[in-house]
Amino acid sequence: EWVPKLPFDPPDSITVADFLLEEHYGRHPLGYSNAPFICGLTGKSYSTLEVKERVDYLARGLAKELGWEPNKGSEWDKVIAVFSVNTLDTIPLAWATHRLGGLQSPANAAYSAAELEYQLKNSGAKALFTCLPLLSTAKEAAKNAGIPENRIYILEVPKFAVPAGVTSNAKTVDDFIREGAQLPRLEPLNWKQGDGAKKTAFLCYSSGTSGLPKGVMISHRNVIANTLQISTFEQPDRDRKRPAGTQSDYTENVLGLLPMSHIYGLVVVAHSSIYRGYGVVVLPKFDFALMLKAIQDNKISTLFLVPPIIILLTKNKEVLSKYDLSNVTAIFTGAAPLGKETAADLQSIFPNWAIRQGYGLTETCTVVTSTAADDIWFGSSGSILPSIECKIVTPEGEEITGYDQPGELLVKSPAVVLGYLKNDKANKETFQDGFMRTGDEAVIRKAPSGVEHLFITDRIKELIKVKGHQVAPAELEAHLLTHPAVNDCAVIQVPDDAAGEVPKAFVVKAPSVGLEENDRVLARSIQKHVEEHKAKYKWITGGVEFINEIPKSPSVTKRNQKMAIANPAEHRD
Ligand code: 4UW
Repeated sequence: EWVPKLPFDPPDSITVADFLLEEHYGRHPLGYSNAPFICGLTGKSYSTLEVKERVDYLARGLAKELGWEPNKGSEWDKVIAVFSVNTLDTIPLAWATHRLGGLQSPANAAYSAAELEYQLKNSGAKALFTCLPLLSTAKEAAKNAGIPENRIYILEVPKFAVPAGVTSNAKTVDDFIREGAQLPRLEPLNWKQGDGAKKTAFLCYSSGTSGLPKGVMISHRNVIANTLQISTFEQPDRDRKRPAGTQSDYTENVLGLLPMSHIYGLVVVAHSSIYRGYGVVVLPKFDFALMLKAIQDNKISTLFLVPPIIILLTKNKEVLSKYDLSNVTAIFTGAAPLGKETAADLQSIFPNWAIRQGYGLTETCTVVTSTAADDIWFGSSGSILPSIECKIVTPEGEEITGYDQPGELLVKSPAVVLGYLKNDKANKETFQDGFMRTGDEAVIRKAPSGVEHLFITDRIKELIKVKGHQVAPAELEAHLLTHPAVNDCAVIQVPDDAAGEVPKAFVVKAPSVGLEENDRVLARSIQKHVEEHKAKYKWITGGVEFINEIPKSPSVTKRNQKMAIANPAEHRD
């Protein structure tokens, strides 16, 4: 068995910012000559040297504004929340925060004010960066979370992406950079060996195997480790693409459409691409035509996508022919399963594209397995990345060693996160003996090439994935219970052609609901209750069904118990 090693151990005494910006940490030298971030709408970009300078000045400006010093206090005293669409400065802002010894907590840009408020309070955020299109939601959330209005700052998006009439006097990243350029240098961080493995760099939110969204403590070393794991895994492909007969290497532009608030966009798309010296073409939000134009205009070669966008590609052939997509050589998909049929449909339109799937979680600081460019097998999530160990176990915890036998996947890796913030119970359930319990059911199969592939066969945990976004049933159930007509409820996923899966609610009516009340009207009122308070991707578009009781029995897993409601014949364990 070939277990590839990393070129060097992920360093544990430096920040993510240093790892990406300082030449001697192994970042690809070509990356210093091109632009790490390019605006997909305007073409505006900053070179690596400019980004370095901006990060430095931004850190100085923020230090003065917030009264923070790099070596004073812990990262938990310096939490900066970000509630924004993707911008050129989103990642540089994280790096500036790291320089200050702080951490970034990115929130989903689709959040309602109440959802953002939860994250602001839970993370202990001291300041909030947002963008003009989201300013009013950000203000409401900050107010309710006790963050003063003068601690709300602006990340710039292209002017035409801002709704008419929205303006603000709040300081922008550029204001801080201008001020910071006049300020003295900051004292460097005095980290000791090991500090980078203990300190949180990003606090992303995930509900894990059950319950409400939780803050996932992602260390500097976690991000560095996965970045190295990905670049090591990709090296053979890079060697293959190296222009024949030259010593020179090549670089490429990749699609930076997926939200940088989610682990896929943050680590796989942004950090790992930049480490390899690629340019990330940043798009603030999804628009099919704008995406295709950005791919064409920036000669993008690698697309990072999620299954619903791939479905759109396969269903809109006539639109595709209007754009020159001939630079594309590969697409990656992940965050939810991609059906074999969809992969085959896409391949028939683009016979030369390598259709590659990756699998991972927020809690594994992203990629666990990925299909190699020359070992593609539709339906497979690929082979294991270097320095990762996977185990498949029975519900009793016994290891399954044979091929094709399903069990729960456990993962051990230097990128497995530090744990959930302030949640011992979830930590005990999820992180055991150095392994992370994924809550995913998987099997190992052997490819004709002899390489072992991982197939995700089911999700055991209580989690719904709508277009790749996490929807926690427990969160929706708690919210539904605040509707006066709901006495009890259970939320499960149902399949959906466009989104992959969507939530559906089973509801037991409250005794106060009169017999004369119309079920359709009541169902709509319950759906509206969600629509008024939750991000759109959480809406109960799978419908509301009324039942007499939610069966409860301690002997079955919560998920199976719920699935039994939907399909009594199939689930009787
Ligand atoms: N097939 C089936 C998949 C797959 C999947 C994820 O929101 P999180 O915490 O994290 C993510 C991570 C996405 C991702 C990781 C690595 C990678 O290479 C890539 O694309 C190239 C994307 O979404 O949700 C984690 C949960 O999402 C499901 C699975 O249930 C997992 O526990 N999931 N990838 N390829 N299911």
